[in-house]
Amino acid sequence: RRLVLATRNQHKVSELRAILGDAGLDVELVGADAYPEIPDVPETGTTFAENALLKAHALARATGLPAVADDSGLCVDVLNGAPGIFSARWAGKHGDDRANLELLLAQLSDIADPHRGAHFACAAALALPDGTERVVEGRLPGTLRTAPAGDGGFGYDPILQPLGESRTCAELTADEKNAISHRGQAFRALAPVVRELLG
Ligand code: ITT
Ligand code: NA
Repeated sequence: RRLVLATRNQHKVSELRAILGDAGLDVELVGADAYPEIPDVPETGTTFAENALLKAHALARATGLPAVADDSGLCVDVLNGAPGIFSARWAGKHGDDRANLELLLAQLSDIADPHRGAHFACAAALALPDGTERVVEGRLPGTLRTAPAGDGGFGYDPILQPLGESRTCAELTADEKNAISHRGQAFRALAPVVRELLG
């Protein structure tokens, strides 16, 4: 049995392979890169869950295979949840992680916020070719550093320090991050649903 990972973000692909592999799913995980002819669906939803479902349905419909998708981002308390669903293109160009992180740090340096609270959020969606859908969410609360630290992970990992941690997400090992992350929580919750619906 095959399951399509409906993402073109290679950092997500490697985290999802580890998380779903550890969850003991007996399926062949196929990246969306195996289907270059399928266009990206516009992320027109207003929530992580809506966008994850849009991406999963698009791949399931186009491939005729079950598909899972991830929509995720960083939500900053003092910015009322921004960048949120706009995390991947906060500085304008989609997927420019460094520019996004630098713009956010510059914006926060102008705001008095002693708490610097924020969380990563992830919606994990499953869609079947017949339209069946499920979505679950996970989140990782923490505080924001004033300067990046660490080389691991991707995106905003160098500035998010999980609650109870002295390191940023980019200073954790991949396994340590997956054990606590928004993505780990969401896809560990989705795994039994995948197992049940794929039979
Ligand atoms: P797909 O839509 O193809 O899956 P994408 O990178 O466009 O890939 P999103 O729209 O969900 O995915 O945007 C996710 C952004 O949120 C990502 O670019 C990072 O900036 C941020 N992000 C998500 N998860 C993260 C994590 O675990 N660590 C750090 N930043 C993360
Ligand atoms: Na998105």
